[in-house]
Amino acid sequence: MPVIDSIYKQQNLTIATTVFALGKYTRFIKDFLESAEQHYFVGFRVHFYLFTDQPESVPEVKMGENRSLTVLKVQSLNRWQDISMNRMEKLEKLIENELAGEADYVFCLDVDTMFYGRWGAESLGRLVGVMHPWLFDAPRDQFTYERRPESLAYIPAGEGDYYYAGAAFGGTLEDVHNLTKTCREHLNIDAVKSIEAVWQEESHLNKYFLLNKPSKLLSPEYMWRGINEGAAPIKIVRFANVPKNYAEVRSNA
Ligand code: 5GW
Ligand code: MN
Repeated sequence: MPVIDSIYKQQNLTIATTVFALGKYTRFIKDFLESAEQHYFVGFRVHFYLFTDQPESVPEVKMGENRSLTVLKVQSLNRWQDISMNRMEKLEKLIENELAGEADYVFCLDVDTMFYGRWGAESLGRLVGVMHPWLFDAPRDQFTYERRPESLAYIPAGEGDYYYAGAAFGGTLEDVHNLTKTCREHLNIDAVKSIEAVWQEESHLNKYFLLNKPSKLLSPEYMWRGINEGAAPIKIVRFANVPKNYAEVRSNA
């Protein structure tokens, strides 16, 4: 076990991890969970919370010692924008109703992903963000922040130091609760005003991180473009998108 893991291990931590798989995204669950068993917080107590509209389609995955999976049924959503909006709300309520006293840290991860290298205690922090794999080396004026002042996700030109990935964030229960509550409220207020931020919850996450700077910033090793996308700029691919046929997986959504 790497030294940093053995040091944190003494704290007897529980890492809650939420993942959403609705509609055709249930096909990603197996590889996500099996690769997590190989690479993600190995040796720690890890509790996955899988939100899905089709609990019956969740595959049997053999979990290691001190690792568990809870499947939570959620209603099917027809608009994909609602799926992303819903993630913040579901995570907010999970922290309030289930995680208090049960977990120390929580991460929220996209399901159309796989682990390829270790992800361990070095990633823990009060509030954790990941640099977006396509924009970490882009000049600030190319960041795809929401630029319309009417949205609560608005970030003026010249501001913001990183563009963060919406596909992976985390931290302590308290900090992630504040993040999800704020983003959920802002998504709702925008919706009432009939404005939808350009990258939905990712835009609101970026605004939140502008005002509440993450205490830990992870490199794009923790959310890479894909295993077959040149990884020269990074040292090791730890977690990456898996290829998906957008037209196909997103039909009916
Ligand atoms: C469906 C249509 C368009 C966009 C997203 C969806 C969708 C997302 C869905 O039908 N079901 C679903 O479970 N999701 C969840 O939202 C998955 O956890 C997914 O990883 C996450 C973000 O959506 P992605 O992965 O399609 O977004 P990108 O920006 O990573 O491509
Ligand atoms: Mn994704």
